[in-house]
Parts: sequence; structure tokens; C-alpha cells
Amino acid sequence: MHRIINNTVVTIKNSELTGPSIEQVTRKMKDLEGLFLDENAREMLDPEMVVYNVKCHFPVKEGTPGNLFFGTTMINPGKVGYEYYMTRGHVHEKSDRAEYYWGIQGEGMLLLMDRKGNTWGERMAPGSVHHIMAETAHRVANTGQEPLIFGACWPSDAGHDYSGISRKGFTARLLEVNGEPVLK
Ligand code: M6P
Ligand code: ZN
Repeated sequence: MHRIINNTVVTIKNSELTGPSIEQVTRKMKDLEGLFLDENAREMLDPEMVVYNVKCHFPVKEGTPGNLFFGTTMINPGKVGYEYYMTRGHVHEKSDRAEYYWGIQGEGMLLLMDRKGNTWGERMAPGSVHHIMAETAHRVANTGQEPLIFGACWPSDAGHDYSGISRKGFTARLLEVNGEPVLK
């Protein structure tokens, strides 16, 4: 599959986004202080371990209205204590902006939290499509044994707000209980 955007070819190849204009962000264990429930367990793990990376195509500058961004995120399998590796999670700076996520490879759970603090999960699998409503915090956890890869498409002026999540987190965490993911 490929699309020509601003004269660059962006391809999803082996489930990964590739192309000359792709920007990548890598989140290692050392970058995720305070994210997981068991901070002591996180400190015991290799700080250089890659928890997830994000590859994005930005056809315009961030913050420009009227366009769309496209990305893929790969989350490695693993747990910190009983908690699955996951993305930091965010709400949109422009809080009335929505987003789509879809599963490409592996198994996971999309955690969603509304403004009232209700948290729920949607299972992600290859081909699953998830509409993330405006005003809703979103985070993804890898609940499987292989890398989880999912796609995302969001408005170019949505922005990311991590402040509320870093302070208070989600009202529920996805933990492994008897080998199964459970929201607690
Ligand atoms: C998806 C999109 C990106 C986001 C990424 C990782 O690809 O929603 O905008 O950056 O997931 O999520 P986070 O930024 O919460 O770590
Ligand atoms: Zn988002």
C-alpha cells in the first residue's frame, strides 16, 4: 500500500511506516519515569530498553488547521510489574479533536477515559478500527507476546496534552491477573 503525499512516497511495509519524510520518536524505559504503577520495578529494568516507538508523516507543520497526520506505533511486548507496556497516553490540546486508531499487528487494549474519569477498554487486533471521540484521553497497552503495531490518523491542529495524565493518570490500569488483562 502506498500514497503519494507532497511528492514523497509513504509506505506501510512489513506493518511499519517507511519513507523519506517519516519522523520517529522512541520511548525507552528511562523516558517513562512515573508512568507505571510499580516505579521500583521500572527502575530495575534496562533503562535503554525500547518500550515503544512512533513513526509519523506530517504533511504540514504541527498546529496547522485543516490537515491530517498519519502514524504507526509499535509497542514491544513486556510488563513492568504486572502492568503491560503502554504508551504515555494523552488528550488533545484542542480538546474537541477526535482520532482514529486501527490494529495492524499483535494484540492490545485501547484505554479510553472521558472527562468524568470513566475508563474503559477496547480490544485491538489486526483489522480492528477505533474511533476516539473528542474530549477522551487515549492510551494503548500491548497485551500479547509479540510487538503490537497500530495505525493512527488525527487532525494536524489537535496537539498533545500529557499534563493531566502525568499528574493523575487514568482512573484504571491494565494489569495481568491470572494470565489475563484486567482493568483495575
Ligand atoms: C499514536 C498517535 C500519536 C501518539 C502515539 C503515541 O500514534 O496518537 O499522536 O503520539 O500514538 O502515544 P503517546 O503520544 O500518548 O505516547
Ligand atoms: Zn491522540
